[in-house]
Amino acid sequence: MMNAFFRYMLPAAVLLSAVSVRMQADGRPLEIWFDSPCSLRGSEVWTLPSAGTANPDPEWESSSLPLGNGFIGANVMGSIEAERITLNEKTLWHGGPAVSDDASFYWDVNRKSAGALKKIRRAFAGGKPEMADSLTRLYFTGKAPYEKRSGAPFRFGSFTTMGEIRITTGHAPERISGYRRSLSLDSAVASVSYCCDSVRCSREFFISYPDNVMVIRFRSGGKQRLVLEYSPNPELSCHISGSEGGMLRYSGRLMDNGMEFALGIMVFPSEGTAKAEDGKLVVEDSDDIVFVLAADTGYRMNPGPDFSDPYAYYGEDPDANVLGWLHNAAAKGYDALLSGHLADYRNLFCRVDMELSGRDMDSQDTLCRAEIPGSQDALPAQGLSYMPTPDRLARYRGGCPDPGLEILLFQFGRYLLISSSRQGSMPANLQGIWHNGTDGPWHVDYHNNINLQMNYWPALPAALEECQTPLNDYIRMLEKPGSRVAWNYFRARGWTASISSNIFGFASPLDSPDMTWNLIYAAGPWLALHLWDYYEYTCDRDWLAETGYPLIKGSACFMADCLWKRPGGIYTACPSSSPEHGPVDEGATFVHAVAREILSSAITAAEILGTDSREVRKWKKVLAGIPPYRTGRYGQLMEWSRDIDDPDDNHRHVNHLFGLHPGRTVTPEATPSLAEAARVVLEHRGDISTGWSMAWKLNMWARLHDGERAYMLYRALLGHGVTDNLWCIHPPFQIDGNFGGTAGVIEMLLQSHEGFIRLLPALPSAWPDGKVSGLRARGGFEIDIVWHDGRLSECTVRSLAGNPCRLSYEGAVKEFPTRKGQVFRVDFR
Ligand code: FUC
Repeated sequence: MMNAFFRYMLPAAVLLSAVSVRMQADGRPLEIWFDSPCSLRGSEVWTLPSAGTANPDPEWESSSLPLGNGFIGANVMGSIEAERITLNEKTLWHGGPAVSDDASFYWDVNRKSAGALKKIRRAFAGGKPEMADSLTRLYFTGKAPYEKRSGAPFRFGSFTTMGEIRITTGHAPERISGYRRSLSLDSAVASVSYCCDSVRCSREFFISYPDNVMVIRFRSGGKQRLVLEYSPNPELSCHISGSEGGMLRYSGRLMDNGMEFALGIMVFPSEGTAKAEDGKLVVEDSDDIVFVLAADTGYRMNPGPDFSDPYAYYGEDPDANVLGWLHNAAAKGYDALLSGHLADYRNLFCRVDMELSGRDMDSQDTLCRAEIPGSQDALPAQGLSYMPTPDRLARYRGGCPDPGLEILLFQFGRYLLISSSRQGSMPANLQGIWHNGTDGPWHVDYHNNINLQMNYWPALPAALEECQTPLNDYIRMLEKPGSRVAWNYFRARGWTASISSNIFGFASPLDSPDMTWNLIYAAGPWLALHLWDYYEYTCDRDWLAETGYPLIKGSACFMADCLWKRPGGIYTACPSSSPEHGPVDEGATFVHAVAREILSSAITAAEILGTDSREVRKWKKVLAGIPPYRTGRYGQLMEWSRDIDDPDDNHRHVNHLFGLHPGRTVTPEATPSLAEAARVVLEHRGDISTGWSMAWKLNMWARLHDGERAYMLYRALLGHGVTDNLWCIHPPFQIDGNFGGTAGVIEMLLQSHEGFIRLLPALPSAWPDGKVSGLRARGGFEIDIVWHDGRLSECTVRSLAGNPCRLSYEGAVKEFPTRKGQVFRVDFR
């Protein structure tokens, strides 16, 4: 008899096509796909051989297909003998206040450094920068080490994997033909299909946000026998907590901090038998089998931790949650789970569509075939989407145009954000939600000197504001611990953060005298600027009043208090540094740039809300006292207070250009000579670098309205900065570059940071024809743009907030009042 879970079951293809799927120019849906499986070689290699070495499972890094709902992350490997899936839950972290019985151990991270400020400043004033440098190195470290050291619990901790699932099929790789493994960006469903001895076999995978379960379906033209096993992270003490009928449940705790976790898997065969035995789920005699998986930890987000409570961040009952989600899924059945997932995902993903016709692809391809040895037969007659993504990438790396692949990378950034950052969970970390080991590069943490911020650059302009809410919550969580950092190090009000943070409110500097990376108190204000952006895009005044402004205010107070008031009403950042090189300075450009942005945003916010007029006066005074940007001896925008920039310096960080991007104090129109000085810096720094660095420079060139150079950077990112599955690599895999790349493409097509909307500010000649719809602009607008022969041909504006609209295209300006919901077609011809 048909299992109730399958009632009303439609073939997945019918369900998937029920909601219209957008196609690429060659008629294929948006997908990343492979024509070969991963091996099982990388199974359960949990640890890096040593710090800084490559991921021990290179196939995971280059060829896996990532799925996620912001809570659960999984990578589909598509191996034949067994499906292997790496699993994560975003809040499974080592470290935190529970690593010792006494929570004060965890929170004892700050030094009383504010007392040293006078000495440091006196040393600078007395012309003794070396002394100032040594004093800063001595006093401005924190107390918590970033590395595990023997003899003390590791407080900072790390993101850690939940483990792996293996579903054994019994198929031998040599009996397989017609293999295909794909990730559809239109549906967030991964699929594997092949024939085994001419019997068609397929697998489908998705992770539903509304139902918080992962669903895995195995179908075959014949009866299947599948065996599912779970291999936990070896740093979990884990036991089977339930094994009945078709359900297997695990419970456990991380050994260092006692963080509870639970995992449950249910199986629903359409016929045949299923039983849980010896830690395995064994299913027999069924041609259609669905596994449903739920996972949780005991983590509870807490913006107001009690610093004496080791369990301040614990509180969920993961076993109960997992059971609840499984029972809910079982009652719903497969069709309802899939259609709920599709409706939820597509509500976000389908908001933005892009088409690029590019240069005449056929003629270019002829050219390409002639130029690239061995490429003569490489192009499938049906179009480029019929090429597996790695082959398509290789062709692109060889110099061939492929606007479809460029769109794929753009939309993949949106896909990754939807999959790794959903309301109620933590923000996307250095690897989103997908790390495969017990610990990883930079502990897979939240890095605050570019990386976390870059993760959220696309959220608002790419119409995914819901995906920014985890960042907003996270910032709120840093406020209370961050106020201790502000006070201890600067005797400043408000709050700030430092280089690295975790899910347990860590906001302090780390224990290292290396001030190039450890002295970064501008991290907090930089994060707070995302809150201001959130308001500017959503125009949600209530949110600003209740949530955004108090945090922005705290950040502006911190900045205003921690700057050094010098004679003549000058305020400088002293001591300060520029990530991640150079000396300790008495006024690093980067910090001044962030200070300008946070103070002016706080002033505007307070004026909108009609509040804090005394504070506003102070902020205005400080703002006016920040020294202006300076141009140095070779025309560069100076990085430090002295003209010590090295024209041969090609360091990946370009934080001193913060005012150009993501800030807004340097623009080609309002400050042309500073924009030119920023351009000089970018020329000297060079293009090729780590993934995220190329992505940042792409955004900066777009802000300089140089479409050709911005495109060159996007090509470099796609050609040299991603692996075969389009994950951005530092190397190693680091997701920031994916997000920075998506944001950069938008900056090329639409900008709104100057107080008006600039259309096609950096359109490259490689994209002569195209259209994009659904982008968002500050002020609460949704914009569609169409262009032909490199010129704007149509622009549609939807007013989401009823604000006046000001559009600019190539010097022509259109200005008009709007009412919420109104749609305008604007003609610039
Ligand atoms: C910053 C960068 C590194 C790396 C790390 C996670 O410190 O300088 O390149 O991206 O973050």
